[in-house]
Amino acid sequence: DSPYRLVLLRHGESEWNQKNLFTGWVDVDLNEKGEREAARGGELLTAEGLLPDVLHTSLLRRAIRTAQIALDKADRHWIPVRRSWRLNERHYGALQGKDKAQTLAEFGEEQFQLWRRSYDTPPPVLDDGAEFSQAADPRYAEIPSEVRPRTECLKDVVVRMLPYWYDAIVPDLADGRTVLVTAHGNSLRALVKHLDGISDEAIAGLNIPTGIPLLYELDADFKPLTPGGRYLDPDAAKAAIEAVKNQGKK
Ligand code: DG2
Repeated sequence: DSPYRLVLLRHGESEWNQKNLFTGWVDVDLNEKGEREAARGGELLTAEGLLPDVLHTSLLRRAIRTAQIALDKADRHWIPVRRSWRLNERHYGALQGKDKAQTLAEFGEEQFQLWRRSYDTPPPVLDDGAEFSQAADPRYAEIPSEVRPRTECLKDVVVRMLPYWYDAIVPDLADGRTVLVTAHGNSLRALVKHLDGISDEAIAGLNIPTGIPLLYELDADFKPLTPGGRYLDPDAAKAAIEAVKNQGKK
C-alpha cells in the first residue's frame, strides 16, 4: 500500500508579516516576496513530482493566492478546491493590527509568549465594532454568532479545525488523492499538533515558515510515517523557522 500524501503550505509572506503586525483574520494580501515564495513552492512540488489532486484553503486571501500561484506553477491550477473558515488563521483577538515588537515592549516577554504560543491563553476579545473586527464580514455569515470567534488560543483552533480534518480532508486522502492544504502559521500548527501527537507544552516551540511545502506521508490510520514530515527545502525551512520564532524582536 502506498502512503497517503498530504502537503501543508503556509502562505507566502504577507504585507503584515513584513510589517510585523498581528494578523489573524484580517484579510491582508501577499507582498512581492510572498508571491515569489508561493511560485517557488509550486516549483518544489513539480520537482518532487508531488502534483496535488485537490486543494483545501482558508477563506483568507493570502492562503488563496498562495495556492493559486503555486498551483499555476505546477500546472495544476484546474484542480477542485474547497475552502473553509475552519482553516483560517487563529483569530488574534484584540492583538489584530498591533505591532509585535511594540506589544512585546509594552507587556513583557512572558505575557507576549503566552499570547503568541501558549496552548490555552487567548488574547483579549476583539469588540465587534473595532477597526479590525470581522463581525460584519459576509464570508462568515454561515457561522452561528455564538461560535464565531472574537479571539482564539491554539486550543480553540484545534477544536474548530479538527471537524474539517476528519470530514473534508481525510476522505480525500482515503480516496488516494494527493491533498494540498494552504493555510496559516497557527492553523497549521494545530493540524501538525494533531498529526504528530505533540503535547500542549511542546507545541509552543513549533514554528512554521512561510511558503515552503511540508510533505506528510501518512499510514492507514492517517498518522505520519516520519514524525514532523519533510520540508521540500529543509535548509530554507530551518532559517525561516528561526525568523518566525524571533519575530517580536525585530
Ligand atoms: C500570523 C502568525 O499568521 O503570527 O496572525 O500574525 O500565518 O496568517 O501570517 P499568518 C499572524 P504568529 O503567531 O507567528 O505571531
